[in-house]
Amino acid sequence: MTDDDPSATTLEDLRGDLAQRYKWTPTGGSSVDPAIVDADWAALDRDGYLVWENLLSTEECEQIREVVRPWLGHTGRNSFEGRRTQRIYSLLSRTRVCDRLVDHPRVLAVLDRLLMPNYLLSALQAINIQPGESAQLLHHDDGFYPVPRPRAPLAAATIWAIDDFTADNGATVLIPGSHRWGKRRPGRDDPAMAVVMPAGSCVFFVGTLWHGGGANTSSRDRLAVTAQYCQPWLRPMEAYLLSVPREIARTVSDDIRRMLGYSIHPPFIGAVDGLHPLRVLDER
Ligand SMILES: O=C(O)CCC(=O)C(=O)O
Repeated sequence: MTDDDPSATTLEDLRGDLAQRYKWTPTGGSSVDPAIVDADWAALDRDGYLVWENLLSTEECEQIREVVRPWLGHTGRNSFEGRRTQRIYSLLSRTRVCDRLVDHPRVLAVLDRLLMPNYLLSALQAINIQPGESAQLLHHDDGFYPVPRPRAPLAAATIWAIDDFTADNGATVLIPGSHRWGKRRPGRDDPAMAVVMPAGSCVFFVGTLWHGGGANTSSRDRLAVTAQYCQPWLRPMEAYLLSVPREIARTVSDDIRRMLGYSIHPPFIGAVDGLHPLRVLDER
């Protein structure tokens, strides 16, 4: 469909962006050298995950630890959240110290290839696995969407090590290559691998990869921050348009604002009263 011929004959004709005032712009991922993204993409395609070491400085990790620690109170409500695991949900509504993790260019560059434009933030939480916690049920994050496998991932996750991830303190466990599995579930003989990485590192994996929090048999806590993302036409796990106040939404980066839901999956998904949701932020 062209501007000269506005009549739509199929839904495909409506793929274009209707927004007049708020046009889509490239994400911060476009600043990453395409050769670097190619290498990341190849590893992700092969293994279902990739690790970036030391993306955050010691000071940044310490700052996150200091901000998050006072909120670490109750433990999980079931074995999936973890009876000896503390979770802080909706970090974006509480602090700005994790923004850099959410919109890190290396993350966005891979998401730009994996998901459709205007992909959404689905969750951002701190996960503190305490000594004595047992291994979490292995799962794949987009398993909450009832769409049968095998299929392309509908989502992706990052887990940022704020403390060192060691073999015994609850480092995330994953099964390399399991993103390609169909209906099968993990068994005892599958080669599960603990993601051992220094504080400041990040593991990125696709929503079809089987993984879980590891058992913490050490005497130390394991603090992580996880940001999860989903296709722009899916319902995110957290309802950020409700939990993040508009004053905060106005101050975060363009990429984060877009991922909170101030964006449209053309032509209509995400609209507010038929218009672009950014109009709501312009109203004072
Ligand atoms: O904390 C971790 O390492 C993984 C947690 C996880 O996969 C989850 O809670 O969905």
